[in-house]
Amino acid sequence: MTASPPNSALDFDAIIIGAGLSGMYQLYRLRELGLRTRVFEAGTDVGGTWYWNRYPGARFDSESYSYGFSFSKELLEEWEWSEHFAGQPETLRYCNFVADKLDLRRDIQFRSRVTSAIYNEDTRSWRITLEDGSAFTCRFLVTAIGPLSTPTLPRIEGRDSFKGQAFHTARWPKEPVDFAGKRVAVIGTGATGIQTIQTIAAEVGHLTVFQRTANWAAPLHNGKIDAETQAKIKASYPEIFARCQETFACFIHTPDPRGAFEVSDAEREAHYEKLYGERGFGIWQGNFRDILIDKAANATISDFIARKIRERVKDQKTAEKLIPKNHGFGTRRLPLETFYYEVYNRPNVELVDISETPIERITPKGIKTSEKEYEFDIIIYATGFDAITGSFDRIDFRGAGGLKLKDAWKSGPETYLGLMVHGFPNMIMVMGPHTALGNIPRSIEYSVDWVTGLMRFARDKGLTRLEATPEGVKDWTDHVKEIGVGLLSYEVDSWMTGINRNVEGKTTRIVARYAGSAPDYRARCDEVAAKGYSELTLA
Ligand code: NA7
Repeated sequence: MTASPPNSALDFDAIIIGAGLSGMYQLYRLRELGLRTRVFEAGTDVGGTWYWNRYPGARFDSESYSYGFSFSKELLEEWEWSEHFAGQPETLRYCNFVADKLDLRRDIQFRSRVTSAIYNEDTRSWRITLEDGSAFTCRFLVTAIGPLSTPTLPRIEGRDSFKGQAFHTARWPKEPVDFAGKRVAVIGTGATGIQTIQTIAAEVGHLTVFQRTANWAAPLHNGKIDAETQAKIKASYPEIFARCQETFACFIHTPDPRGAFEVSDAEREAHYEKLYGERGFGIWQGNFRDILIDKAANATISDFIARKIRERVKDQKTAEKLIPKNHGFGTRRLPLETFYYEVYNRPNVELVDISETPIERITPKGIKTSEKEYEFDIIIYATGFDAITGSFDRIDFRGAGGLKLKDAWKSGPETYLGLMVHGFPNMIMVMGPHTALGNIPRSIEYSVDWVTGLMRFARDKGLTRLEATPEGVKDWTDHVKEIGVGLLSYEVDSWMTGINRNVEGKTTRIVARYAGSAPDYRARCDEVAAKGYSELTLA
């Protein structure tokens, strides 16, 4: 066995990549364990998703009070959410509030993009190199780089020739963008595009939306939280978080135990009407239990939402373009909207269906489709992310024997509990591929606590090398693939199935996400911890 050097010979006991919610909480916990920990963050401050996604209208689709950290009574007592679904500026303020309260910044190095992470078997340590060439060693490496953090621009000819302003929503400037009287294009109609479009439509001179695939969306029904409700929320935090622990994806919404055809047509319609009028993801996560697995059940809710779109959009040709034809309701991540469909009733808004008239190129003046050239002052790319594995692909991770993570994952990610990878000792992923996403801070808190438990175990036992076994990786990867079988979402192209045509090689569906229930996921991880991590190779 190789004798490993003491931790004191290394720069840090642990390095965390990323200062979003995962990295912030992981830092807090590792510091508590007494580990010398450093976080490297590409941005100039904390917040991750909420730091980068400053686009107009960015906000939660999870209820604010189900989203914040639950681990600290003090944080819960002191912070007040002003809306049921808080906007990005407020959420970023929340991240700053947490960083201040927990005094996190002294261990975070900002403006520090990690370019490579290389494992050294002799010293059982990782060497992390930053963009500026500086390098640091550590025993344990925790990736907290987020599932949706690498934005992608469309590969359209002439993109750089545009003479006006152009922004990707996830790289929005910190200064306000002046839309008054401007001719604005939005490319992309996912959750981000929808929030952007509905927010800027009234402010711009003219808005042209370029839609490639119509998406199902349902009303958010946001509202301010009054003092009485605030008091109730604060008093019921234990119940709110307990409920999140019980539900499938950690939202406060629980599926209806009935199937869509176990009720009469009238009851079904009334149920959909009720859900359509309620806040948040209830219509998606709290609907009949079979709408996401049974095509006929799904058709009933898809038909209901299609009728709503036809009612809300005056021009029926536009309404038909906005109704998805190639996938059922909720089989992609459901965008929640606030008068999104009504935007298309405005005289200054036009919808261009680029499945009919494809974009041929970006020109110095605007966008040329197969039909005509449109002129713009501003182009907004709401074109999404190289999801889940994309941020891993951007860092040159090399494990034992120089194995590249990109090669290990060339046919899709292979992980042990979504937390570790065989061949990459001492590297642990928080919110990596094959973990339960859902209401993400709930999953983050669980994963960070699990990682912390493992770190405590290693510290107490004097372990310097922790590695997933090939069998452990195979079992978990097979399991993740199996539980996805039968889900309608697995038959649809989306970031959840690893598709991004803007990225070379991401045109084949993969299983990158754990689609089982969060309680099942936690039970499996708890079992591993309870058995003293004996499924890992420990040294
Ligand atoms: P999404 O959901 O991946 O949406 C991206 C949108 O951009 C979608 O409508 C795409 O159309 C469109 N797109 C992407 N590339 C192109 C090109 N080249 N041409 C035209 N249209 C394009 O990303 P979001 O940022 O909206 O949301 C990501 C997640 O963040 C969301 O689910 C939340 O969890 C938060 P397509 O459907 O691929 O035809």
